[in-house]
Formats: sequence, C-alpha cells, structure tokens
Amino acid sequence: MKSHVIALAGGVGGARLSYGLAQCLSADDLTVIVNTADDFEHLGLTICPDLDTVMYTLASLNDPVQGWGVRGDTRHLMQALTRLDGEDWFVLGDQDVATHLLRTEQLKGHTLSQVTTALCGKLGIRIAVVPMSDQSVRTQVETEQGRLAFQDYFVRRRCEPVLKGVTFEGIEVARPSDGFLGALQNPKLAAIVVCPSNPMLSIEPILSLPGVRERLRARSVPLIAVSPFIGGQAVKGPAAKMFRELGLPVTSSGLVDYYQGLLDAVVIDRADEPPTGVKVLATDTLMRDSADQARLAREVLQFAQTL
Ligand code: FO1
Repeated sequence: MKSHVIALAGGVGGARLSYGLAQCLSADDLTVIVNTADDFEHLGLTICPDLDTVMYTLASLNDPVQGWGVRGDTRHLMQALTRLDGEDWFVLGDQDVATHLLRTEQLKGHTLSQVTTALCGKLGIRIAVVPMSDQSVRTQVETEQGRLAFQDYFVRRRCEPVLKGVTFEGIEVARPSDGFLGALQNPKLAAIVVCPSNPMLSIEPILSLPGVRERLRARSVPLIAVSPFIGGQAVKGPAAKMFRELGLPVTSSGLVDYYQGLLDAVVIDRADEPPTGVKVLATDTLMRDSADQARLAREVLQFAQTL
C-alpha cells in the first residue's frame, strides 16, 4: 500500500504541520523537505533557521511563542555581544548556539544532509528531515531600498522595505539533495503536501531547484497545498504583505494561481472563499496547539486519499 508522504516546509507553519503529520504517520512514512534559502553565515556560524525550527518543533523543544529558537532559552551570549558592541540584531539563544556551533564544525567534513541527520538523531527525531539541497542557495530580496540579503530584510529590517522581487543566489548550480530525489522516487509515495509556509520565501526556493518543477509536474500522486492565509492575512510572517506589494491577491485563489497549475488540491480555512480549478477542503487551518496540528494533518491525509 502507498503510504509515504513528502511535506515541503519552511519555518514555523511548515514545522507545525510536519509535527502534526509525524503524529499521524509511522516514522518511515514521512519525509520533510526543508527550505535552506534562508540560511546564512553570521558571526562565523552557519545558521539554518528553517531546519532548526523544524528540528526543534519535531523534538518538542521549540519556543511556542516566537516560533523559532529553543523554549526557555537564555540570552547571556547576546548580552555579552551587546556589551562588546558586537552584532546583536539576530538573536541567538544560548542553547540554540550549540546547534550552530556543531553544525558549522561538522560542515567542514560532511554535507548539510549528513549534519542534519546527525543532529536529528541526537534530538530523538525519527522521521527524515532533509535539506532541499546540499549546495548553498541564498535568498536575495529586491526592495525599494535596494537588494538585501534575506535575514537583513527579514530580521534586521523587519520586512519593512517595500518588496519588488525575490531571487535565489546559487539556485542554478544547486541540486536537489539525494534525500529529496530519493523521496520523490519512493515507490510507496502517496502524496506531496505543501505546508502553510510562505509561498515566495519558503516554498519557491524548493520548487526552483533545477528539475524539481518538472519532476513534480510528472508526478503520479496528488499535490496538496495548505493555505497560509486566513481572511486576507497570513497566519504568521510577512507573506500577506509581500503578496500585496507584488499586486497578488491574498486569497486562496491567489495562492492557487501563485503555484501556476502545480496543485491538485488546496486546504483552505472555512473563513475563505474557495478557489476554482482545484479540489478544495475547507476546514479550521489555524494550528494553535499540538492537538490542532495533529487534527489538521489527519484531515489533510484523509483528503489526500480521496483525490
Ligand atoms: N527571527 C526573528 O524575527 N528575529 C531573530 O532574532 C531570529 C533569530 C533566529 C535565530 C535562530 C533561528 O534558527 C531562527 C531565528 N529567527 C529569528 C527566525 C528566522 O530568521 C526566520 O523566521 C526564518 O528565516 C523565516 O522562516
């Protein structure tokens, strides 16, 4: 029986639905492909925010309020950095730094996929968490204030500069990771779920890797997106602002159009107008807690079986 599910994920929304999917599926039956285009080098460390958010969430270590970072983490390192007039605009919690230190060290002799598998193993995560690529891809944001590196735009400038476009440096020469390609070729593959992550920042880099869109178009399993929008707003983050600044409607129809015919189906919130041209499941898409995450994941999986 076909039972394997691929989830395409970015940060908080992707991590939350992935946690729910992990509650519904056996560990062998879920691969989470994670955006790495938000990654950057900072204070000598390689930081992979979306991988970390997915890992911490799956390990139930995540900070539930801010979404990223480790629950209950302290900030002694940041206080010391501020005292020394170091760069303190990107908050690195004390426990979180251990992840960045180990990853940076291990990347000297291993791929990001290998390092991620090792970190997940230490955190007791049994499902496959796979970086979209082992090569460096870095999002650059074109704004009315010029071209900005992603975390400069997102964290330092709080997404305030008006957006003109997004590009992914290195994407042409990057390859989907072996784990990603292997999951797409898994004979047990039953469905591909696009998590409610930022379509432009988190999902677009995964789809833009050479050959990925072609492989997805040639798939024989349903591809379902869970909308990150509810009532004209993004549940978290700047997706709605970004869509508006590029003149795109912040609706489920806008989301379906954004994915350019790739989707078979979309899961939208009951508050929203259903789009045309794809199958639709309307439900409560807000994930307030782990019970919501498991409930939404179960509904998505049951919906996938009807497609
Ligand atoms: N997001 C913030 O808004 N401010 C921060 O200071 C910040 C620090 C941070 C540290 C580690 C990490 O893994 C993530 C962190 N994030 C922070 C989140 C992250 O930069 C973004 O949410 C993602 O890149 C977007 O998905």
